[in-house]
Amino acid sequence: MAEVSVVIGDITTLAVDVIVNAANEQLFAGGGVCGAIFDAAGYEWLTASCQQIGSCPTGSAVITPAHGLAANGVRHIVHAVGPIWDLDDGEGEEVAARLLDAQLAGAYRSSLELAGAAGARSIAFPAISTGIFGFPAERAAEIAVRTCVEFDGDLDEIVLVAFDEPTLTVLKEELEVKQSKDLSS
Ligand code: AR6
Repeated sequence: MAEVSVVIGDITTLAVDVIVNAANEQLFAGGGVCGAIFDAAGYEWLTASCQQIGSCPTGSAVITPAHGLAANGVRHIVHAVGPIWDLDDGEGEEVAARLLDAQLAGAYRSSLELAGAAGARSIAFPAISTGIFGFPAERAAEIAVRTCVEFDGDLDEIVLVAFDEPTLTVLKEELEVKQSKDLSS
């Protein structure tokens, strides 16, 4: 099982084998962490790799070379598409929310599997879907932590990267809760 940790900072500065991008289905360069990753990797190179793949469904991920991020020791970028939190109030909302939960877990799991299959030992994730896509931070943190802690593939290190203090706090809390639950079971 990989060791899961939580840090605060800019994911594009980390020296890990795989950096995860919070992508969109079209794999276009966007804002948020996606914009930062395209800038750091080289907009034209990464756009060319993404357009060669074409698209990626929500809840899944694809893998490209790291291009300019190779200067930090990064080998691959995984582009994970999390769900957009666009629920209407009312009947059926909880059922719809659980579908979005499953898609977010799928985005994390696909990323971990792709990284493992590419021979990576370490991977860093941003808080997928919690920015422009509007997924509630605490709910997303629980899913991120659970999916990473329960992953039993061949990786040594999984880093969950917060870009602000509130996200750091919820990720740390969820990791503590999950680890203490696992110890007592
Ligand atoms: N390092 C680490 N985390 C970051 C960084 C950074 N440099 N910059 C932002 N974050 P978002 P989403 C955090 O909006 O919600 C794009 O246009 C940010 O504070 O980047 O999945 C894509 O192309 C937040 O906690 O991703 C898609 O169209 C987290 O990263 C769409 O936005 C995710 O926020 C994806 O939206």
